[in-house]
Amino acid sequence: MAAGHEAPSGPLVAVIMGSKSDWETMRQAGDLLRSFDVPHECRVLSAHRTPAETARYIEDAESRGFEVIIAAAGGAAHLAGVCAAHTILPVLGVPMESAALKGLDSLLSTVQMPAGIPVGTLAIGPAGARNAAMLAVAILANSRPELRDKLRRFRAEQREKVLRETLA
Ligand code: RP5
Repeated sequence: MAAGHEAPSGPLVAVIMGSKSDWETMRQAGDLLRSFDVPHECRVLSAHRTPAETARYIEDAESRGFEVIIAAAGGAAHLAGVCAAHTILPVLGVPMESAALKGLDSLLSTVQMPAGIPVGTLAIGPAGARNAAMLAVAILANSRPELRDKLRRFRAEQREKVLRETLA
């Protein structure tokens, strides 16, 4: 760990999602964070169904030691934006693929934030879930050399895997 970054006592990344129905996709963010040994917490919290609890959780996030928030929602996907309104921590939004509009609704609801309250919006669905976790790792790696090394190894292994591909 770098100076000032002793072994973390609590989670650094909060992974929240609007519904348990998002978990099948968002568990991929959790799996990726785990593979980098990044302590994280996954919870269901909804901008619409549990607005007060969502606000309270996010308002406490900084004092609890979180450094990045990942917020996933589908349809009228306001969760990431609401989180961003309640914290200065970086908020990464993951639009869930929806039944009606295949996630285009989720994407537009998440990405179109007013200037001054940013949400870093990722791709719809599993790629977005994984990349939100990758981006969280990259943010944390800015001040954690060991994590930066792991990220470099991940990229090298990914590159090697692609170059080893053969086509029948
Ligand atoms: C959003 O509505 C959730 O994030 C989910 O993607 C979508 C549907 O939720 P459920 O009706 O499956 O609980 O709030």
